[in-house]
Amino acid sequence: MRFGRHTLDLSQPRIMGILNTTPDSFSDGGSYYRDGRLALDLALERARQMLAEGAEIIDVGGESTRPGSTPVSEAEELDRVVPVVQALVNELGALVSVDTSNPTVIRETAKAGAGLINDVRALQKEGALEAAAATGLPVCLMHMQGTPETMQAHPRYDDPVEDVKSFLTTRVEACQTAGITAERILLDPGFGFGKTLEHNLALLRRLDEFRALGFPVLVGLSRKSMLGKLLGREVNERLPGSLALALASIQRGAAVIRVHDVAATRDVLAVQAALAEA
Ligand code: YH5
Repeated sequence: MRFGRHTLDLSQPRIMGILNTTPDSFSDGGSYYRDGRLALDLALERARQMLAEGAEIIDVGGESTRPGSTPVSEAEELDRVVPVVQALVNELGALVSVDTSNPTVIRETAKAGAGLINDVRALQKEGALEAAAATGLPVCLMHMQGTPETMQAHPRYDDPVEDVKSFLTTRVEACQTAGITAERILLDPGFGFGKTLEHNLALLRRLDEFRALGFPVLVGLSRKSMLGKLLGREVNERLPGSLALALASIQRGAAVIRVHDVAATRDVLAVQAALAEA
Protein backbone atom coordinates (compact mmCIF):
# COMPACT_ATOMS: atom_id res chain seq x y z
CA MET A 1 0.00 0.00 0.00
CA ARG A 2 1.19 3.53 -0.82
CA PHE A 3 1.39 5.98 2.09
CA GLY A 4 2.45 9.25 0.48
CA ARG A 5 6.13 8.74 -0.44
CA HIS A 6 6.36 5.45 1.49
CA THR A 7 5.18 1.99 0.44
CA LEU A 8 4.48 -0.94 2.76
CA ASP A 9 3.90 -4.53 1.75
CA LEU A 10 0.98 -5.47 3.99
CA SER A 11 1.09 -9.16 3.13
CA GLN A 12 3.12 -9.46 6.31
CA PRO A 13 2.17 -7.72 9.56
CA ARG A 14 3.68 -4.30 10.33
CA ILE A 15 4.11 -2.42 13.59
CA MET A 16 2.62 1.02 14.21
CA GLY A 17 4.23 2.68 17.25
CA ILE A 18 2.10 5.00 19.38
CA LEU A 19 3.34 8.53 20.03
CA ASN A 20 0.92 10.35 22.29
CA THR A 21 1.23 14.13 22.40
CA THR A 22 -1.57 14.57 24.94
CA PRO A 23 -0.75 15.66 28.48
CA ASP A 24 -3.26 13.21 29.97
CA SER A 25 -3.27 9.86 28.13
CA PHE A 26 -4.09 6.76 30.20
CA SER A 27 -0.99 4.75 29.55
CA ASP A 28 1.67 7.26 28.56
CA GLY A 29 0.17 10.67 29.25
CA GLY A 30 2.45 13.66 29.37
CA SER A 31 5.54 11.58 28.59
CA TYR A 32 6.92 14.23 26.26
CA TYR A 33 6.12 17.27 28.36
CA ARG A 34 8.66 19.47 30.13
CA ASP A 35 7.60 22.41 32.32
CA GLY A 36 4.01 21.81 31.22
CA ARG A 37 4.87 22.15 27.51
CA LEU A 38 5.19 19.53 24.79
CA ALA A 39 8.93 19.02 24.19
CA LEU A 40 9.64 18.20 20.53
CA ASP A 41 13.05 16.71 21.29
CA LEU A 42 11.56 14.16 23.72
CA ALA A 43 8.86 13.12 21.24
CA LEU A 44 11.45 12.86 18.47
CA GLU A 45 13.73 10.72 20.63
CA ARG A 46 10.91 8.29 21.44
CA ALA A 47 9.98 8.03 17.75
CA ARG A 48 13.62 7.40 16.82
CA GLN A 49 13.72 4.59 19.37
CA MET A 50 10.50 3.00 18.10
CA LEU A 51 11.80 3.10 14.50
CA ALA A 52 15.06 1.47 15.63
CA GLU A 53 13.02 -1.23 17.39
CA GLY A 54 11.08 -2.06 14.24
CA ALA A 55 8.09 0.26 13.97
CA GLU A 56 7.31 1.13 10.36
CA ILE A 57 4.61 3.69 11.11
CA ILE A 58 4.52 6.27 13.91
CA ASP A 59 0.98 7.17 14.97
CA VAL A 60 0.81 10.71 16.33
CA GLY A 61 -2.25 11.66 18.35
CA GLY A 62 -3.18 14.97 19.98
CA GLU A 63 -6.70 14.19 21.14
CA SER A 64 -7.35 12.00 24.16
CA THR A 65 -10.07 9.48 23.29
CA ARG A 66 -9.82 7.50 26.48
CA PRO A 67 -13.15 6.64 28.13
CA GLY A 68 -14.57 9.73 29.86
CA SER A 69 -12.20 12.20 28.18
CA THR A 70 -13.45 15.61 27.12
CA PRO A 71 -12.91 17.18 23.67
CA VAL A 72 -9.79 19.17 22.73
CA SER A 73 -9.99 22.45 20.78
CA GLU A 74 -8.87 22.50 17.15
CA ALA A 75 -6.18 25.06 17.95
CA GLU A 76 -4.80 22.92 20.76
CA GLU A 77 -4.79 19.77 18.61
CA LEU A 78 -3.04 21.58 15.72
CA ASP A 79 -0.51 22.99 18.15
CA ARG A 80 0.36 19.58 19.54
CA VAL A 81 0.36 17.53 16.36
CA VAL A 82 1.62 19.61 13.41
CA PRO A 83 5.13 20.37 14.80
CA VAL A 84 5.60 16.72 15.77
CA VAL A 85 4.58 15.48 12.31
CA GLN A 86 6.92 18.03 10.70
CA ALA A 87 9.83 16.92 12.86
CA LEU A 88 9.24 13.19 12.30
CA VAL A 89 8.98 13.64 8.54
CA ASN A 90 11.82 16.13 8.07
CA GLU A 91 14.31 14.82 10.61
CA LEU A 92 13.61 11.08 10.62
CA GLY A 93 11.98 10.56 7.21
CA ALA A 94 9.35 8.57 9.08
CA LEU A 95 6.04 7.26 7.79
CA VAL A 96 3.66 9.17 10.05
CA SER A 97 0.05 8.37 10.75
CA VAL A 98 -2.15 11.04 12.31
CA ASP A 99 -4.77 9.98 14.85
CA THR A 100 -7.36 12.70 14.23
CA SER A 101 -11.00 13.36 13.33
CA ASN A 102 -10.58 17.05 12.59
CA PRO A 103 -10.61 18.25 8.93
CA THR A 104 -8.15 21.09 9.57
CA VAL A 105 -5.73 18.74 11.32
CA ILE A 106 -6.09 16.33 8.39
CA ARG A 107 -5.22 19.05 5.87
CA GLU A 108 -2.37 20.61 7.85
CA THR A 109 -0.67 17.33 8.76
CA ALA A 110 -0.94 16.12 5.16
CA LYS A 111 0.86 19.33 4.11
CA ALA A 112 3.49 18.55 6.74
CA GLY A 113 4.11 15.16 5.09
CA ALA A 114 1.91 12.67 6.98
CA GLY A 115 1.33 9.35 5.19
CA LEU A 116 -1.90 8.03 6.76
CA ILE A 117 -5.07 9.46 8.32
CA ASN A 118 -6.17 7.33 11.28
CA ASP A 119 -9.65 8.35 12.39
CA VAL A 120 -11.40 6.73 15.37
CA ARG A 121 -14.61 8.38 14.08
CA ALA A 122 -14.22 6.92 10.57
CA LEU A 123 -14.38 10.39 8.91
CA GLN A 124 -17.90 11.10 10.18
CA LYS A 125 -17.16 14.66 11.37
CA GLU A 126 -18.41 17.48 9.15
CA GLY A 127 -15.86 18.04 6.37
CA ALA A 128 -13.53 15.18 7.36
CA LEU A 129 -14.36 12.91 4.40
CA GLU A 130 -13.71 15.73 1.91
CA ALA A 131 -10.52 16.81 3.69
CA ALA A 132 -9.17 13.24 3.70
CA ALA A 133 -10.11 12.67 0.04
CA ALA A 134 -8.29 15.86 -0.97
CA THR A 135 -5.03 14.68 0.62
CA GLY A 136 -4.86 11.56 -1.58
CA LEU A 137 -3.58 9.63 1.46
CA PRO A 138 -4.88 6.31 2.74
CA VAL A 139 -7.31 6.31 5.65
CA CYS A 140 -7.94 3.94 8.53
CA LEU A 141 -11.66 3.74 9.35
CA MET A 142 -12.34 2.68 12.93
CA HIS A 143 -15.61 1.74 14.62
CA MET A 144 -16.70 3.41 17.85
CA GLN A 145 -20.10 3.13 19.53
CA GLY A 146 -21.05 6.44 21.18
CA THR A 147 -18.51 9.11 22.06
CA PRO A 148 -15.41 8.93 24.27
CA GLU A 149 -17.35 10.69 27.07
CA THR A 150 -20.03 8.00 27.31
CA MET A 151 -19.00 5.01 25.19
CA GLN A 152 -18.23 2.63 28.07
CA ALA A 153 -21.49 3.33 29.95
CA HIS A 154 -23.79 0.79 28.24
CA PRO A 155 -22.28 -0.78 25.14
CA ARG A 156 -24.97 -2.79 23.34
CA TYR A 157 -25.09 -4.77 20.09
CA ASP A 158 -27.38 -7.28 18.42
CA ASP A 159 -24.21 -9.03 17.23
CA PRO A 160 -21.03 -6.99 17.72
CA VAL A 161 -19.23 -8.55 14.74
CA GLU A 162 -22.13 -8.09 12.31
CA ASP A 163 -22.91 -4.58 13.62
CA VAL A 164 -19.29 -3.39 13.36
CA LYS A 165 -18.83 -4.93 9.89
CA SER A 166 -22.02 -3.27 8.72
CA PHE A 167 -20.91 0.13 10.06
CA LEU A 168 -17.47 -0.17 8.41
CA THR A 169 -19.02 -1.24 5.11
CA THR A 170 -21.23 1.88 5.17
CA ARG A 171 -18.16 4.06 5.83
CA VAL A 172 -16.24 2.39 2.99
CA GLU A 173 -19.11 3.32 0.67
CA ALA A 174 -19.07 6.91 1.93
CA CYS A 175 -15.30 7.03 1.25
CA GLN A 176 -15.69 5.70 -2.25
CA THR A 177 -18.44 8.23 -3.01
CA ALA A 178 -16.09 10.98 -1.80
CA GLY A 179 -13.30 9.71 -4.08
CA ILE A 180 -11.23 7.64 -1.62
CA THR A 181 -10.59 4.47 -3.57
CA ALA A 182 -10.45 0.93 -2.17
CA GLU A 183 -6.65 0.68 -2.36
CA ARG A 184 -6.44 3.55 0.15
CA ILE A 185 -8.63 2.05 2.89
CA LEU A 186 -7.78 0.13 6.08
CA LEU A 187 -10.39 -1.09 8.57
CA ASP A 188 -10.29 -1.33 12.36
CA PRO A 189 -12.98 -2.84 14.64
CA GLY A 190 -12.05 -0.33 17.36
CA PHE A 191 -11.22 -2.45 20.39
CA GLY A 192 -12.36 -0.78 23.61
CA PHE A 193 -14.40 1.96 21.93
CA GLY A 194 -17.92 1.31 23.24
CA LYS A 195 -17.33 -2.41 23.85
CA THR A 196 -17.49 -4.75 26.83
CA LEU A 197 -14.87 -7.44 27.39
CA GLU A 198 -17.23 -9.96 25.75
CA HIS A 199 -17.69 -7.70 22.71
CA ASN A 200 -13.92 -7.25 22.36
CA LEU A 201 -13.31 -11.00 22.61
CA ALA A 202 -15.98 -11.75 19.99
CA LEU A 203 -14.42 -9.19 17.61
CA LEU A 204 -10.96 -10.70 18.05
CA ARG A 205 -12.17 -14.29 17.77
CA ARG A 206 -13.78 -13.44 14.43
CA LEU A 207 -11.20 -10.93 13.17
CA ASP A 208 -10.83 -13.00 9.97
CA GLU A 209 -14.33 -11.80 8.97
CA PHE A 210 -13.04 -8.22 8.84
CA ARG A 211 -10.18 -9.18 6.57
CA ALA A 212 -12.73 -10.96 4.39
CA LEU A 213 -14.29 -7.54 3.64
CA GLY A 214 -11.25 -7.08 1.38
CA PHE A 215 -9.23 -4.39 3.18
CA PRO A 216 -6.12 -4.57 5.35
CA VAL A 217 -7.07 -4.72 9.03
CA LEU A 218 -5.43 -2.55 11.70
CA VAL A 219 -5.85 -3.40 15.39
CA GLY A 220 -5.18 -1.44 18.56
CA LEU A 221 -5.15 -3.66 21.63
CA SER A 222 -1.98 -2.54 23.40
CA ARG A 223 -2.44 -2.04 27.19
CA LYS A 224 -6.20 -1.60 26.82
CA SER A 225 -8.81 -2.04 29.57
CA MET A 226 -9.90 -5.43 28.31
CA LEU A 227 -6.60 -6.67 29.76
CA GLY A 228 -7.40 -4.93 33.03
CA LYS A 229 -10.71 -6.78 33.14
CA LEU A 230 -9.34 -10.10 31.93
CA LEU A 231 -6.21 -10.17 34.10
CA GLY A 232 -6.80 -7.67 36.90
CA ARG A 233 -3.63 -5.82 35.88
CA GLU A 234 -2.82 -2.12 36.02
CA VAL A 235 -1.93 -0.37 32.76
CA ASN A 236 1.84 -0.72 33.33
CA GLU A 237 1.51 -4.49 33.93
CA ARG A 238 -0.19 -5.37 30.65
CA LEU A 239 2.75 -6.19 28.36
CA PRO A 240 2.40 -10.02 28.38
CA GLY A 241 -1.35 -9.73 27.80
CA SER A 242 -0.76 -7.20 25.01
CA LEU A 243 1.68 -9.58 23.30
CA ALA A 244 -0.82 -12.44 23.51
CA LEU A 245 -3.42 -10.21 21.85
CA ALA A 246 -0.91 -9.11 19.18
CA LEU A 247 -0.16 -12.74 18.33
CA ALA A 248 -3.85 -13.68 18.27
CA SER A 249 -4.60 -10.78 15.95
CA ILE A 250 -1.85 -11.53 13.41
CA GLN A 251 -2.90 -15.19 13.40
CA ARG A 252 -6.35 -13.96 12.37
CA GLY A 253 -4.96 -11.79 9.57
CA ALA A 254 -4.27 -8.35 11.05
CA ALA A 255 -1.93 -6.34 8.80
CA VAL A 256 -1.00 -3.50 11.16
CA ILE A 257 -0.62 -3.72 14.94
CA ARG A 258 -0.79 -0.42 16.85
CA VAL A 259 1.36 -0.76 20.00
CA HIS A 260 3.23 1.02 22.76
CA ASP A 261 5.88 -1.73 23.16
CA VAL A 262 7.55 -2.01 19.78
CA ALA A 263 10.63 -4.15 20.55
CA ALA A 264 8.63 -6.85 22.36
CA THR A 265 5.98 -6.92 19.62
CA ARG A 266 8.65 -7.30 16.97
CA ASP A 267 9.89 -10.48 18.71
CA VAL A 268 6.37 -11.89 18.57
CA LEU A 269 6.13 -11.13 14.85
CA ALA A 270 9.56 -12.68 14.22
CA VAL A 271 8.62 -15.94 15.96
CA GLN A 272 5.33 -16.08 14.09
CA ALA A 273 7.09 -15.36 10.75
CA ALA A 274 9.62 -18.16 11.36
CA LEU A 275 6.80 -20.60 12.03
CA ALA A 276 4.90 -19.49 8.93
CA GLU A 277 7.96 -20.07 6.64
CA ALA A 278 7.85 -23.82 6.05
C1 YH5 B 1 -7.31 1.89 17.97
O1 YH5 B 1 -7.64 0.86 18.58
N1 YH5 B 1 -6.90 3.46 19.94
S1 YH5 B 1 -6.37 5.72 21.36
C2 YH5 B 1 -6.76 3.02 26.75
C3 YH5 B 1 -5.66 2.31 27.24
C4 YH5 B 1 -4.58 2.07 26.43
C5 YH5 B 1 -4.58 2.54 25.14
C6 YH5 B 1 -6.64 1.91 29.34
N2 YH5 B 1 -6.40 5.22 18.70
C7 YH5 B 1 -6.97 3.11 18.62
O2 YH5 B 1 -4.68 3.50 22.53
N3 YH5 B 1 -6.62 4.17 16.50
C8 YH5 B 1 -6.56 4.75 19.95
O3 YH5 B 1 -5.56 1.84 28.50
C9 YH5 B 1 -6.64 4.20 17.85
N4 YH5 B 1 -7.28 1.90 16.61
C10 YH5 B 1 -6.94 3.01 15.89
N5 YH5 B 1 -6.94 2.93 14.56
C11 YH5 B 1 -6.75 4.61 22.75
C12 YH5 B 1 -5.62 3.78 23.23
C13 YH5 B 1 -5.67 3.28 24.64
C14 YH5 B 1 -6.75 3.50 25.46
